[in-house]
Amino acid sequence: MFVVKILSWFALVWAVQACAAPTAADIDAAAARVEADFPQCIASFSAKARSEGVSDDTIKTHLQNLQFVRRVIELDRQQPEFTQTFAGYFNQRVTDWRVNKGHELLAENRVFLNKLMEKYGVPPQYLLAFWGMETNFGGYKGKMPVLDSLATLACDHRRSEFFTTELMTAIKLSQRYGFPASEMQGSWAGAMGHTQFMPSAYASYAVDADGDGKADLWNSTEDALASAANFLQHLGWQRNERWGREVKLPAKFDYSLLGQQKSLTEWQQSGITLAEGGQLPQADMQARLYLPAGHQGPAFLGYANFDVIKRWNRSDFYAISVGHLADRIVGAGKLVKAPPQQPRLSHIQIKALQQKLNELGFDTGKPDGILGSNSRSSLQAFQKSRGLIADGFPDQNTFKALGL
Ligand SMILES: [Ca+2]
Repeated sequence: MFVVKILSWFALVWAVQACAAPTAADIDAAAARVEADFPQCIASFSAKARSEGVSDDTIKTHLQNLQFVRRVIELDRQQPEFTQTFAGYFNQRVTDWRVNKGHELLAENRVFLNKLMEKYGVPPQYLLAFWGMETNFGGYKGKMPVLDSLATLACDHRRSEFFTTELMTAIKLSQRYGFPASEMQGSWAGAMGHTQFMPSAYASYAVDADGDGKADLWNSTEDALASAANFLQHLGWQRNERWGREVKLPAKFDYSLLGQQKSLTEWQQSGITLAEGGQLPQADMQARLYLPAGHQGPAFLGYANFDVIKRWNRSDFYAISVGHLADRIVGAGKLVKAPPQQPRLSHIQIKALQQKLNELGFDTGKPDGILGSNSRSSLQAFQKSRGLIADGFPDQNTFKALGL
């Protein structure tokens, strides 16, 4: 069940990055292939929809008018050359504008948001933070035709099965709620409305909160906020718990604890304090330590709700940004330690780093240009062996020590 929104566009981009970079000719060839297959795909989608109980009327109005969208194939194959730094990601998303707008929307919708908290357990500031992160509070919900985009991806062999299911679900949604195809707009990968739900999440978790008889995530902010709360509750949101917090590491810290789950009491014993100083709350809550920019950047403890945010979008950067934006919306200050400006690494540089680590006997698996958990722990082992700070982060000293 948790896979629904995890397969949102972040995961898709991630999957794309893992492959070799396609050339313009590769993209042309892929687009030509999908376009040539498209009429046949429509016929098979129609047959499938009919067998799953979709009415002839819906098939005629929605399925038989589907269009191939070349841009979707281009975006699907597009790969960023560089990885994103934490500062670049965070500063772009947790902005003063979003904090102020979130604060304003909190005041405007307080009664309704408090009702949602009572029912689903998710405090208002988190719902606003997700809304702000996903679409700038509804300012940009995406303008791609969702059914055409999904059909194009379903007709492409890369992830045909996943997108065929999403397409079928989207068609059934249009039938259930009477959405015209032209109103079903969203991201190129099919995420829709104020909170960018994929069709499967929409079908399972969308709620009609304003009582007009349909769950409308495009036009009803009440429906969208309630749906986000309902989704988060199903993803395991812990009532009365925070997402995590910024913390401060002691001058001498055992970095081998990174990635381990420990109680707050144990973290306190390892010398970690609140970011402003002062003791961590006394609790046996479990937490994990995150250093998104390495030891020179801010440090965070992520609690159970941090993992819940990552079931919505599996990026640590995303989870930290949602959590911190939520805190700011209810009056918290900026991070005590600002994200440091760091050079952006290209995927080619990371691949070289992986190859070098492999040669030196610190196995990272097949070099793919992505710094995953395998690569990070190998990097940590290498750093430790050279007396460097073993934070698993590829800083300049580490590159130098590797001879890169
Ligand atoms: Ca409604």
